[in-house]
Amino acid sequence: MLTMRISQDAWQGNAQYTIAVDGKQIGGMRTAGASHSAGDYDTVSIPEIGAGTHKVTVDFLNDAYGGSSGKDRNLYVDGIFLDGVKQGGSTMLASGGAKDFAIGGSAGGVKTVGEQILPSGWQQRDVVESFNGGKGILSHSWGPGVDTSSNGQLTVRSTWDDKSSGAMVKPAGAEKGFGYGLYSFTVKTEGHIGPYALLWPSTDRWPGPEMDVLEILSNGTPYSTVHWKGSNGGDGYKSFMLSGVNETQKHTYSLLWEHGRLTGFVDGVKKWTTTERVPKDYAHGGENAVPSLGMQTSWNKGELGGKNYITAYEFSYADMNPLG
Ligand SMILES: [Ca+2]
Ligand SMILES: [Ca+2]
Repeated sequence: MLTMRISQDAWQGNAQYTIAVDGKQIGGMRTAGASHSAGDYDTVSIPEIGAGTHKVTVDFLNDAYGGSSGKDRNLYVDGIFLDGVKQGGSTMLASGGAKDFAIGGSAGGVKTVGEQILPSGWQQRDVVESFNGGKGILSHSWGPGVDTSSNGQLTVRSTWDDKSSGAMVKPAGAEKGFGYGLYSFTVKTEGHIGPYALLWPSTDRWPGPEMDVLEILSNGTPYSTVHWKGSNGGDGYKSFMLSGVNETQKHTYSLLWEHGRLTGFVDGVKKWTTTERVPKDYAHGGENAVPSLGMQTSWNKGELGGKNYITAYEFSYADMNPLG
């Protein structure tokens, strides 16, 4: 799946363009609708372009300029993503004509940035929390198991009495927290049930758009889960196994939240993707999310017993619209 983000400066009409892959035009003439200055973008999805490297060409058909900055029709390619991996293309097409973008050359690669292993193309991080000053941006914490005694780490432990403990960015409203983008938690865990790293509804209302990046089955299999508010108001959910991952080792678990698609990565390698029940962020009519990690006990009370923990080494968020 190739996903492109397109926006425009409209003036005396909208920007029009075509898209071609490897020289073959895909679909007909397209008309941009989203305002670049408002930070919006149209999402253009092109399924099944095949493996390997490709050339994507965007041809801006109807440039116009009236002699001043407010009188200028322009087209923007705000981002190109191949199977969820950012391809680095972010360009203003100020005057008409075709612009080529090379994609797929680094597909499958990974990149070590700070303490994290990320999908290639994602080395630009907009928010980084290294826990050098304790809880950092995950300042909203609860329970007796939050441990900041090791500099550069945030650990949440289970306690003998199975009290719930955790830490998150404060959920302070639909427009707070973060929207679409790549969320990455570099963590290790001990003990099968209880540890989690997730995104929580920024309104703090549940059930809602909860996206669990890492939870662990009683047999030790790590997995991801997407929750939503069901038609009856209850909890709907779907899980995706992270097979082959040893959760007792330090790994970077990433979730890419796009318009209409969620993709999970471990150490930069894609593990799952779905287009079902994908929540919208605040900018697209939904609500944002806040990162959280901790020790769950409401559904697994009596199974923790004080031995389990999750240690976070680094968290990051990368906006998927770098020109935004
Ligand atoms: Ca122009
Ligand atoms: Ca650290």
